[in-house]
Amino acid sequence: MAADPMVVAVIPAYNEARRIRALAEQVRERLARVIVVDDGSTDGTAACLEGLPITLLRNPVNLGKGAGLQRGFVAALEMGASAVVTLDGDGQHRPEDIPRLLAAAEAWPRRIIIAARTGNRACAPPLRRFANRFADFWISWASGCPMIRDSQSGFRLYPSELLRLLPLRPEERNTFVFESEVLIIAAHLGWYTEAVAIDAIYRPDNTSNYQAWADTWRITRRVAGHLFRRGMYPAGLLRVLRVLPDPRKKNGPAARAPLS
Ligand SMILES: Nc1nc2c(ncn2[C@@H]2O[C@H](COP(=O)(O)OP(=O)(O)O)[C@@H](O)[C@H]2O)c(=O)[nH]1
Ligand SMILES: [Mg+2]
Repeated sequence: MAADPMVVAVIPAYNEARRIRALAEQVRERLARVIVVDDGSTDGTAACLEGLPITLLRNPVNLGKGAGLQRGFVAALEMGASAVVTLDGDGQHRPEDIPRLLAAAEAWPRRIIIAARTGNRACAPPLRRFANRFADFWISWASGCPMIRDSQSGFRLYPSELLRLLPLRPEERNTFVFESEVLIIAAHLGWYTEAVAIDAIYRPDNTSNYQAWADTWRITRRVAGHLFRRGMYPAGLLRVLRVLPDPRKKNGPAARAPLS
């Protein structure tokens, strides 16, 4: 897939003037089509991208990361994308890792590929590490999938065939919940995840729009809704605990996670 010109990058950006231009340029060196969704930024993010051969979409008001991603997906599908690679706009993901996601997608074509921050996890703030672990377990249970690694990573590859099945709602406010929920919805459609290990970049000047308590609570509530609707989905829990077999064995080659 490395040479596929129809793999489109979608980069959500909210007040990322400091790093967005360099990031968009580096992604553009690796993927022919790059979409940046500027979500009502007030710091001149859009102006920083002037003159670059990319597609810039702008929301007049801030609708949240999930809404921005969905707007990017709709645009990518309209371009005829074969797959979409998402990266955070703050430069926490290394564009140099994109080929590894493409290679994993070639090996596991019917999967969402997650670039999982495993290498230097210890650099993440402790509260975030705890919240992420909790989210991994909770989302894996609701997905009925053995432990999803780094369910909160925004560096992913989504096959377009899957995106076309999703009820995309780019005009609706949607925060970080989207990236959790999409894993659950996809799993119930038979699209599971695989992970490749990456190092995320943590800089002392990195700020986060993720509100550890509020956003974790929003995600927990939404995931709980999925679990309640399935009667707490005991089969899902048993799969996470590996009492029941890995459902990925049925829908593709070996379910061995290509974490390396
Ligand atoms: N479109 C959009 N993107 C956002 C919003 N908030 C954050 N982002 C983007 O989502 C990515 C991750 O956000 P960040 O605040 O760094 O969260 P963290 O890395 O999980 O702590 C970055 O690319 C942000 O620019 C938002 O309200 N709208
Ligand atoms: Mg960040």
